[in-house]
Amino acid sequence: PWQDDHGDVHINRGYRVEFNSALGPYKGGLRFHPSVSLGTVKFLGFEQIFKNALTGMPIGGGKGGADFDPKGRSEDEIMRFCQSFMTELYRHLGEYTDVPAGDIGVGTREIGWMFGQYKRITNRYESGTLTGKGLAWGGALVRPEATGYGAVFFLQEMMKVQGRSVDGRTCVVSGAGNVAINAIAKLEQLGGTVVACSDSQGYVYDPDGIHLPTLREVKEVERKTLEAYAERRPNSQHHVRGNIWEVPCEIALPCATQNELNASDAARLVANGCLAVAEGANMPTTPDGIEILRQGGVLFGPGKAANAGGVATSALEMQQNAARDSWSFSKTEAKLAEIMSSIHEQCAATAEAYGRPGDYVLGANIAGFVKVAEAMCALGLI
Ligand code: NDP
Ligand code: 2IT
Repeated sequence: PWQDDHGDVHINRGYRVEFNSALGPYKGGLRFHPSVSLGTVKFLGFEQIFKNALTGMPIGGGKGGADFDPKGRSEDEIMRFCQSFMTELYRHLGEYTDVPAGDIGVGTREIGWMFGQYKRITNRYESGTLTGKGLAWGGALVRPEATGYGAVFFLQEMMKVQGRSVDGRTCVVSGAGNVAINAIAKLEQLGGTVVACSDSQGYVYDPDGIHLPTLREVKEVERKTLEAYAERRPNSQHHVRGNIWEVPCEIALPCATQNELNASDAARLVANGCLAVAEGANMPTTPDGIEILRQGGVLFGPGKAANAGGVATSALEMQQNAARDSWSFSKTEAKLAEIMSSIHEQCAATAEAYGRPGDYVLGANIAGFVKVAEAMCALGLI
């Protein structure tokens, strides 16, 4: 329950699915979106188990969230919801038990309000209980960038096998949130040109390349729709409720939400000469979409491998918290790059060993599953 600014009471439903703790404490994000149901949290938690296993870090799999819709709510209203949610959730959490982080609708701001409530209730400054914290209160450098950067590092590894690189390529990135913005930043650093990105209201096409400072101002500071971006960049066009996958590109990164890239989108990407797709979001490509990309010879990095950089860097945040230490940006980014390269190597080697070279979906699923299954067997049956 939470009270809005007019004093009216609202009720939302919150969830935490603690799915598997064979490799470490339950670990995974919290999502605030009106579409959140138990089913959503279960599929995300199931993916998280194998993703976390691929990182090689000591983390189990879980996920949570609520059907609370932050859109149109004031900061005070969102803070009151975060506090109410944590008032129920805190008893299930702990650095050795279950460690949430952000996801759609939950960033550093919301983690702060939830961490504050956890601290208030428990009387413990237990930094390792939540990740994605602000730098001044136990957070780690690179965690905000990690998922988007990591997805691009994975993409780079896939392209390297074919003797290709990101430099000079035309890219499309869906979403305009934490993952998308940081993926765009890294693609641009590596010489790619990102010509389109999207949000829940439509997409923007900017032939000159997405201008990051404008995008950050509109989405992170003002929290407006991409229409405001188009108003400030005269050469760009805003397409209300348009389909971003109609924009021709060589590299496509779906970084918004599940099932956002279907079979006809995949067919369009293939027809337009797309070379590679790396999933920054969780399960953005539908199964028939994946099949069409495979038949079209497009490199495909599934989310549980390609977006694992976020949770891996959360585990690095937990390490720093446990040691009461903080690492430099360059040291942490180098560790992230190393982890993404190792995930790529595990997926590629497993796909090869199972007779399907280049099939990163099969490689990621089997490599992740085997680690978890072996740990479960080693820990004994009950
Ligand atoms: P944010 O809330 O920061 O951004 C989400 C973006 O996607 C926003 O631009 C939002 O539009 C758009 N979006 C959300 N839902 C929909 C929808 N139903 N249809 C169209 N657009 C939508 O979330 P993140 O960037 O953190 O998460 C994006 C994806 O990445 C999710 O799948 C998440 O699970 C996954 N992920 C996130 C990680 C992290 O560390 N944050 C780690 C690994 C995976 P609008 O701006 O209009 O709200
Ligand atoms: O889907 C994900 O991996 C996340 N939302 C990040 C989870 C985490 O614990 O950092």
